[in-house]
Amino acid sequence: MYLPDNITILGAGRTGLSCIKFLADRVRQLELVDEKISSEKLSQLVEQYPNVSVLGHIEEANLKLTDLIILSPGINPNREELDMFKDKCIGDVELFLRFVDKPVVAITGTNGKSTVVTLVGEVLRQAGINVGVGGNLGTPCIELLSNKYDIYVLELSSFQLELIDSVSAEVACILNITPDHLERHLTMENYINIKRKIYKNTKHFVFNRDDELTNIPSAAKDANSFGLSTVFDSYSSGLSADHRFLMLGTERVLETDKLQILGMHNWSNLLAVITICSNFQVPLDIVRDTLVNFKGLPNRCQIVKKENGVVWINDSKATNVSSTKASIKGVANQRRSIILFLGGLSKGQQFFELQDPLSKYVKLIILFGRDAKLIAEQIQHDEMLFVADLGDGIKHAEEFATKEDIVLFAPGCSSFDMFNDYVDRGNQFTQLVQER
Ligand code: UMA
Ligand code: ADP
Repeated sequence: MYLPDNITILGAGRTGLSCIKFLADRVRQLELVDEKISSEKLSQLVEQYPNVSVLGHIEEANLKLTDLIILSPGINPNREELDMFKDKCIGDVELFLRFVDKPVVAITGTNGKSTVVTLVGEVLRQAGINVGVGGNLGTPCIELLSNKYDIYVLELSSFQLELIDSVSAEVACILNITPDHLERHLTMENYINIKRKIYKNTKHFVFNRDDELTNIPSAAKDANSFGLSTVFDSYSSGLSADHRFLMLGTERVLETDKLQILGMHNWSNLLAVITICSNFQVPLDIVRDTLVNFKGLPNRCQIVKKENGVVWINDSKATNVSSTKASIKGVANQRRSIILFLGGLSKGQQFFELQDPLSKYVKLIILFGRDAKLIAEQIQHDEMLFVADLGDGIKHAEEFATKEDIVLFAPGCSSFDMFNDYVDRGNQFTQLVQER
């Protein structure tokens, strides 16, 4: 595969480092720019890659002369400094696609990506396929190229899809689209268009019947769907009429009450897995066993404590309004029994969209983080409490909770105001709850 002589990589996080490692012996001149790099990390990189120029400011980079600029997903391609060089900018996924010579299953969506990608990977692995799983999930896709896999299953974020022309996937799936990351993508229309790029030149489409924004292009031929309704097409998935079974066409795959993960949003995720895997003719008993044994990923609707009849749930990965909504509905029982933690960086979202589930299921809202006041202005509730930190909130939740209540940590915001990321936030919540 042809690579130009001069390449500049922006960002020295997981993505940037995977690119440097991959390109170090393949390219004559490499520059790596990171605007927040510590002096320690800088000297470590200089030692490790003596032929790479490691820089701390984008202005120091030779953007005029470089042939290709590889942007990390966290760097906004619409930055002023990049205006004149748009044609040279690609992302790590584009680089991966230029090198990969095996089928790619590409999955995006506002919520559920990590759950679905992990499970598709696991089902294919159980079916004896040598599968590489990565992307936004954590392992940068470039890193996957160091092993020879037969199939690649990739989670693609809107930040990654923004820089791609076409994935040309074997199977491409959009799980759902609701507002998120609008601070970067600015309009919903733009966000939708970016997500829908995943369908370009794909062989098999998988879409969500319950979300028309995921609908396939009208010219698409080979398309199957998933959704929380009955279905008769043999490669699409749905529910049995009595909601007791997840079905592939008219075949029962598994009983819903055997599942170990909470919420109907997860039924939807599992149905997506069933449809995606039907493209690879995986025997249904392998699909069934994998799904029934799945206990969920950390920080997603995870029960962290049951004490005095109160259940404490960590859903720190609920980083937007729609995931918080799904989370409330997923764990709710018939009365207002949820004590909900909400707060962080609100990303320009509309919190009044939570009003209906808040009124129906939530007895107390505990607000924390930078945008707590902004969120409170958009919702109405008779019991709202502002707290300075998680410890304070947990103390109040404990005092307020009575038997059969649920304390739900599903903040609906990103975490970077107070934590390193959602994992750090979830870990801190879990530790504080378990210590009490
Ligand atoms: N940086 C700059 N200038 C900037 C922004 C960042 O120099 O303007 C530097 C930072 O100092 C840092 C590096 O760039 O050293 C970080 O780059 P990055 O933010 O792209 O992060 P990576 O470590 O490369 O991780 C990225 C994804 N991060 C983002 O999309 C923000 C990870 O998704 C992904 O797992 C990883 O690539 C591997 O593919 C995380 C995420 O939050 C989990 N994703 C968003 C989400 O899921 O909602 C989209
Ligand atoms: P992603 O990788 O897209 O962020 P995850 O599988 O990590 O998706 O789930 C993130 C959060 O979104 C979960 O904590 C859960 O609250 C919520 N969620 C998961 N699946 C769905 C879905 N299908 N619809 C709405 N919300 C969901």
